[in-house]
Amino acid sequence: MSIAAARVIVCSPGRNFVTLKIETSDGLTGVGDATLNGRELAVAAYLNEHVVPLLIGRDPARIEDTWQYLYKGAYWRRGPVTMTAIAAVDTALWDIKGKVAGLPVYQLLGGRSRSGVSVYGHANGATVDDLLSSVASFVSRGYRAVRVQAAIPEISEMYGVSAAAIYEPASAAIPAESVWSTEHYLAHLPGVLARVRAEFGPGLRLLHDVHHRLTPIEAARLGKSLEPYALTWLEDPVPAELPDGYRLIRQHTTTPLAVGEVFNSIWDGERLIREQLIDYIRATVVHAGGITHLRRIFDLAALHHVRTGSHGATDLSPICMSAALHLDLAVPNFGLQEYMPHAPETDEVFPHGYRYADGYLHPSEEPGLGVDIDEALAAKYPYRPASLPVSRLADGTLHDW
Ligand code: EZ4
Ligand code: CO
Repeated sequence: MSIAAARVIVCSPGRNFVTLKIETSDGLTGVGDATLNGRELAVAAYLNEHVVPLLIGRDPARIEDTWQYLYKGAYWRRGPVTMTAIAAVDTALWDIKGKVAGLPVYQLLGGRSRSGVSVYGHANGATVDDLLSSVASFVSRGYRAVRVQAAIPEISEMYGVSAAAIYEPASAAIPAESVWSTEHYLAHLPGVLARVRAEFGPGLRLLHDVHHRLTPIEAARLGKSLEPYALTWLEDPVPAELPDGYRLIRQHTTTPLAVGEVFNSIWDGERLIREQLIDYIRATVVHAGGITHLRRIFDLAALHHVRTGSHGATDLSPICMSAALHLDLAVPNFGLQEYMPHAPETDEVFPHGYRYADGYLHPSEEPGLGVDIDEALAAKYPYRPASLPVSRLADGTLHDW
């Protein structure tokens, strides 16, 4: 059997997605997510111009060799565009291998290590009362873990807080801009968490995403001030290019730390993991080199008491979510999976067999990943440019988003 064709499909059912579909000489197909929010066409071009021509005629069974061929063979290593493209190929080949074997992918990864994949949902609100009702609605639907993001009265627009039913940060072709104030954020947030914890008691797992907006000493202060509310994790407190920042935070607080949604390879988190500077690694199948490479990252993490907490926002397609669930079910050090429902039109374009029940997601039991793309329907949703927003301080200084 050999790879007969590979197609890059760009569509926008609710938001932009890039998908790779590989076809074998035996008529089997496999799909991989290649979506890089706000930079979609760069990955599509990388795949079309530099990867697809190399795939034709290759043996689809050779997943590891293909990974090494695309990674080492390019000479230029790592980076989000490259690693997202490699991830798409890798994911599609695992899908095909599952179909050849007649087994769901998690069986090929060692079989189930748990009965279901614990997920957390996103609660947010323009006021603390709205936030409390949002949390309550997750609890009533069986969630045992909730990420809480609250609007700050003095800040007009806040990341992670949206009135829309489907959260979507990417909007205009030219990035939208908002103004940030660390002072107001640090003053407001502990009171919000205090109310949520008081209302829902100790059993509910609470998380919060800082979105890279603090310095290490500010994050240390926040972590300390949130200790009474026992967060499951504080996410992306500072940008992670400099791992020493995390050492500084660690010296001051026992609030657990989660990092990795922008990581592309094991080398982005290697020191953070090896020196036990974080508690959860949030890298994903689509942005960190596929199932093959994410498994390698998770195995390194397992040696250092770091658990998994893969990113699962709406800009990762149902293909990525399907792949994540197979890995989540199999690895020994699974922690928690982020889960945000996609827009209904996204679900229609990507028919999938995973299902939510009582706080858990369950991957499909079909051979392979149990997800596909309806190409005819996808063609009805053409790409439209959309960028992630940027954030500035009051004086106009560009800040982290
Ligand atoms: O900002 O997915 O944890 N989730 C997040 C997301 C990210 C977007 C970026 O594309 O931080 O909302
Ligand atoms: Co995040």
